[in-house]
Amino acid sequence: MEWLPRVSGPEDLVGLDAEALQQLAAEVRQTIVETVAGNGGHLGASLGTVELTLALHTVFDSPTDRIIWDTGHQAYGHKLLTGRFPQFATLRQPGGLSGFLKRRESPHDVWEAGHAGTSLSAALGMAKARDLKGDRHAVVAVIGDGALTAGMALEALNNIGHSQSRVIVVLNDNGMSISRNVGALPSYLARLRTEPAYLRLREDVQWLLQRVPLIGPAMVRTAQRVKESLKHLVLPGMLFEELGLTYLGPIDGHNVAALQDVLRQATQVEGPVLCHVVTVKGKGYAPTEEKPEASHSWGGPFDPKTGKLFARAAGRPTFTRVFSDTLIAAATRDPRVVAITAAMPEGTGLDRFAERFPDRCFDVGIAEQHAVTFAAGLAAEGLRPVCAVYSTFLQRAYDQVVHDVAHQSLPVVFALDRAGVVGADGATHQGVFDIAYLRHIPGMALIAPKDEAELQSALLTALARDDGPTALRYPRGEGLGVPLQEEPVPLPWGRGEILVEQGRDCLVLALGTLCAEAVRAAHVLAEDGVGVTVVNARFCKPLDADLILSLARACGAVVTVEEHTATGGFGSAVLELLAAHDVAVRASVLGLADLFLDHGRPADQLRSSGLCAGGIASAVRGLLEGQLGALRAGARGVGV
Ligand SMILES: Cc1ncc(C[n+]2csc(CCOP(=O)(O)OP(=O)(O)O)c2C)c(N)n1
Repeated sequence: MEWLPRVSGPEDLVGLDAEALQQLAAEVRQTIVETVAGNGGHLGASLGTVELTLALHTVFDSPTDRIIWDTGHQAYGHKLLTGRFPQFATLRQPGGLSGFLKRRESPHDVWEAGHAGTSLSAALGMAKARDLKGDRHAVVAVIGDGALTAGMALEALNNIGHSQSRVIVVLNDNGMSISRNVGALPSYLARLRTEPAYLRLREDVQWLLQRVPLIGPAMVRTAQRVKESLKHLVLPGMLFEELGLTYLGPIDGHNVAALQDVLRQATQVEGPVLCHVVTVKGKGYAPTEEKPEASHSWGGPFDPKTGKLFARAAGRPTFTRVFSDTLIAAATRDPRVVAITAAMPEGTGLDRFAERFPDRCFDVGIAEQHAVTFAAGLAAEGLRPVCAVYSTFLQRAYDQVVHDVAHQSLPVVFALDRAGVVGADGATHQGVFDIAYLRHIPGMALIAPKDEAELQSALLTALARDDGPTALRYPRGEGLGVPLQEEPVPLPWGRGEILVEQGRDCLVLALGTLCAEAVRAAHVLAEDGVGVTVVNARFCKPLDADLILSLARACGAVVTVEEHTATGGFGSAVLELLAAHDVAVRASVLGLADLFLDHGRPADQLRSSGLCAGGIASAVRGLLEGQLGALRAGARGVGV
């Protein structure tokens, strides 16, 4: 490493010649590969933007000029060139650098994200603020072709073109979302980038346009008309031009000098500009270049020399895998079952469904809002759509769930993967708000299975419902290792399940996979003479009111447990139920605190929130304070 350790900010790039920049690019790539090999992360995207990052930081004066990275997963190079090389080894580690951008990490991170498609709206907002304040700096948004399929990116483009504000949009087009990018817009971009005839034609037309003589007013009008119609016919980028943005490109996104040229040109344009930059996802590292589909997150840990993943012991099946197998089996029996993903076929397990039922699986692009209303349309025609989406990403489609699905009582199934704490992806990706944003919607049912076998039943239960939507929430990663059902059966509707009955000192109501911790807590407490009843609530809505009310009355103390924010979640639902029935008991709601939880180890994060056997046991003890002495004495057989 010769150059990178010397770069403590973009100012250190000034005056570096082409050779030095090339060397620096190699060092940035090497650092990214070596770090992600150990820590995991978004490898392909950041490898693809190395030259673009160098060009941006040599042409613009960050942070005075604002560089906004859409999503922020492709910005490892930006981190390295803005003074974070010394901490880069801590990337995505607890307490270390975030895998996305963070305003508190650096003044160069002018915008935080994690969800795709926000950069253009943010850029226009910043540009308008600049104009109102009378400033002149540049505002640059770097957006991928995948993120450009997001509804809000298109809404912003529409607004940018209309506003004619000075915004520079850098379209980082690698033809990939996480998987191959899909849609009409990506096909259009692919034609711009790849059809040589198209490009040749552009050159010919430009040549011709320059030579149309402008003699006399009639001739001028005719010439203008000819120019316009020729432009309409063949000029690349006309879609963007028609929207009001000057189109520059396509440009080789791995040629720093060409990128610098085009970015400088962009700064000369008074209105909005779109620079179409063509990159290769995973560029400069053979394993990722060979497998761009897998390059998004390489899965680590791996050997940086070969890209080979280190062998891991064969794990238990993941929740995603069990969901996908159960869905395939259900779809085999019922031709009405169809599936929808918003650009996450692998992550949600729908890639396997698509292989089996290509005509019944729909990847709609990074378009969660559209995915939900599209599912509503399918359901309105009698199909049984399953919208498989990460808990965090369904946040974007809240109104569609309310207005298009629930309001019409349509039987759409929402399979919410990654519900709960997610680990290294951090604050923007935590799936900890879904109960709060779903449970108050009239007609919505919400099930959280305690393990992967119950997930099988939960999916069948949801698919069997025909009078409204049902959401299933299940966590990231491996199941608990319980035996799966050969012939899964649906759950009794709205019924919880008693898991432990050791006494009526306290009722522990647990939701989802934390049931296992609640059962462990019960055993710990029993040794202490505290006899609790543990219930697997299963349904967060409708709650099993009869069971909960009768046991709460009998116990006089209730602890609720959920892997979700404690505000507005399952515990809140239980408290509302108790209050509505005048059941006055001591109660404690165990959930996550009212804050954005950063990246970290899920087990640690749950433990520090009391969401573990020890935490549940102490919550029970806390409620029983005053009674404990008597209970312990009882356990030792001493009369009181
Ligand atoms: C709203 C939302 N849905 C899904 C995702 C998951 N996701 C992260 S990156 C990505 C692909 C982005 O593709 P693109 O913008 O082309 O960037 P590239 O990774 O190809 O550089 C997806 C689908 C997300 N971050 N946000």
